[in-house]
Amino acid sequence: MTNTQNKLQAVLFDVDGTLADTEQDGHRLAFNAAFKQFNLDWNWDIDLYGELLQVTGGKERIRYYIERYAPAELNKSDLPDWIVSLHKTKTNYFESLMEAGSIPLRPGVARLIHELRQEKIKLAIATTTTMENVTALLKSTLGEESIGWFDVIGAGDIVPMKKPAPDIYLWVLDQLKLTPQQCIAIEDSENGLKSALAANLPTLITVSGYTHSQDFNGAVAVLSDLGEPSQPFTQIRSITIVDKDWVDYRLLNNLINH
Ligand code: XBP
Ligand code: MG
Repeated sequence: MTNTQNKLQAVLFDVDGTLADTEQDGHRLAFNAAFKQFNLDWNWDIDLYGELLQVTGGKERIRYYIERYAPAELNKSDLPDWIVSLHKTKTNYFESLMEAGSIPLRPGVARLIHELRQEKIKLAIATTTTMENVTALLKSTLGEESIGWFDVIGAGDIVPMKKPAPDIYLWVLDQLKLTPQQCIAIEDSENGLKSALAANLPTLITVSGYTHSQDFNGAVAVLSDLGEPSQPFTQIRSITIVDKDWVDYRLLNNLINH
């Protein structure tokens, strides 16, 4: 490696779909449980939820659903507060699902996080979901102390505009005091990729249940998952030579210097 090349300093992880495939059997079920508790006859089935995922953020997604499918609710005088309260109930259900260990980490995630810690690479999170949900997922999968492994956690409403706006990635970069060229983002969705690219971050995609046929133009590589030595990833597209079957520190470092 020549001196002009960047050395990887930090990895910025998305959460939903990237650390774990949480949407279909996590968030969706939590939304439906909250609707039931609020005596709503709404049911977000698997297909409808796929459509609703184009809107990031649970509160924003509920608002979009009301506008499109339940416009009578728009007359509620306290609609914004009501959405906040419905969403809080949804978050409680999601936390319970995580505590019950319902959703595992995706292949290679735990291995890569452990390796990056050994290599003294900074870890960060840039997500649209709430801090409560991030904490619940990390606790149930990597243990309570894992929350402290992350130098920066950017979550939920900490920035005004959610993905695909770059705000959350810009906020995390600012906290890390690093340039985007010293980092890589790992994402699973087109909205996440747009957000990271708008913050100038090289971005690796690991496709997830709802996102595999989205447009990932601009990503440094598109893979099925992070892979394990015993469970290689499938390479969907890459702008550089990927000479490994699983993502490790060395491969991430090569990807930012393609
Ligand atoms: C995740 C989201 C979130 C979750 C729900 O997107 O869009 O809205 O579906 O989370 P990304 P909340 O992976 O790009 O961050 O209900 O807590 O908002
Ligand atoms: Mg995601």
